[in-house]
Amino acid sequence: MTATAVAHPNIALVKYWGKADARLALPATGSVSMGLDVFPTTTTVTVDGGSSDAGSSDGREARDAFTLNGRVADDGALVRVEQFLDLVRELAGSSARATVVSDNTVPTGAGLASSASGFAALATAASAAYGLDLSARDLSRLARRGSGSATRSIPGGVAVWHAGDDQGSYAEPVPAPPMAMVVVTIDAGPKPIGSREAMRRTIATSPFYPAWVTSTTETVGDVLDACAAGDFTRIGELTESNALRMHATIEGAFPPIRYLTARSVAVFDAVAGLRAAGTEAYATADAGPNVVVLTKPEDRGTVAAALAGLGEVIESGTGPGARLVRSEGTGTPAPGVAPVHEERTE
Ligand code: 2P0
Repeated sequence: MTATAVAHPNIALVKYWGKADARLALPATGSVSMGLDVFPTTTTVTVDGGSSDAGSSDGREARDAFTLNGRVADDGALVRVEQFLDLVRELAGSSARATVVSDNTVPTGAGLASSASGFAALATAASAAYGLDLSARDLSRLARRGSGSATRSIPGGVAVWHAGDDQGSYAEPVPAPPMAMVVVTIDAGPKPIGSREAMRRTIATSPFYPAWVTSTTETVGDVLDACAAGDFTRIGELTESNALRMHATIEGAFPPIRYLTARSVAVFDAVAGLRAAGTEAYATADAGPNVVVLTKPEDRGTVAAALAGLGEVIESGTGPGARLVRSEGTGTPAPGVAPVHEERTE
């Protein structure tokens, strides 16, 4: 039983920042994202053949195995994968251990949501390898338990992730006007504080957090309305505003957390300059210094050229959802290319 899946990162237009329930990975608010068509993660899950639940003969408990980008993953990463596979095993009624091999082209830890593509690919491959045949909705609910933002990488395209209870918190596609992004990588190194811990500190100490929850809930509705109306300008304005509100809320934590650097702010300024000169572009940034610029597909080359001096620029169109690319011996989807659900491209 082996299955391989590919998933892409997504960039939130309306951000997820804070959990209502950490165990179930339920967000405090909804969020909206655009899936990228760059930086794919490819993950193969092979379920061990023999029964391994009783542990190995030397008495040690059996473990899963996790190789990331050609190297045995560190224990922290392995434990997170094992905890996720435990959820899959529970759904599948299996106790068999698995071998996970993942190749991730996202700059890990740089605030470009490597966990989104990572857990979306893992959820898709692991559920197939364990013989589950989940709907797109249930797959996004499962991916959510690995990492919140992974919920939105299951549908790809423009997607909304609903806040709600365990059943109601999933992501689904949203019809939207054509959009592109330019990723401006300023620093591909690991960020000073991970988003999980930073979210907790923000909730516990930022006096702005309640206002963040109220305003973001409104903004989700406003962006969905703008998507339905095909109003790119409104989507862009709301995207940049929501990103700055998130960073202001995070900076309000104690001790403060500041992800944006002077070089990040320079990109926001350059984007404002592009707008003043007549090119529609809007900046956003996640839990790191890198800036992602939302633009129209026909303007992406202009925007990339204008920002090239400020960091490494990579253009992206609207990407597809997570999909199985190979599945053998699982009994469920046919071997070969078996889309989990309709693929969305721009
Ligand atoms: C987002 N981020 O909406 C926001 C904006 C970062 C800034 O989702 O704890 O790695 O695994 O649910 O998904 C990053 O958080 O956090 C994130 P967990 P995740 O894309």
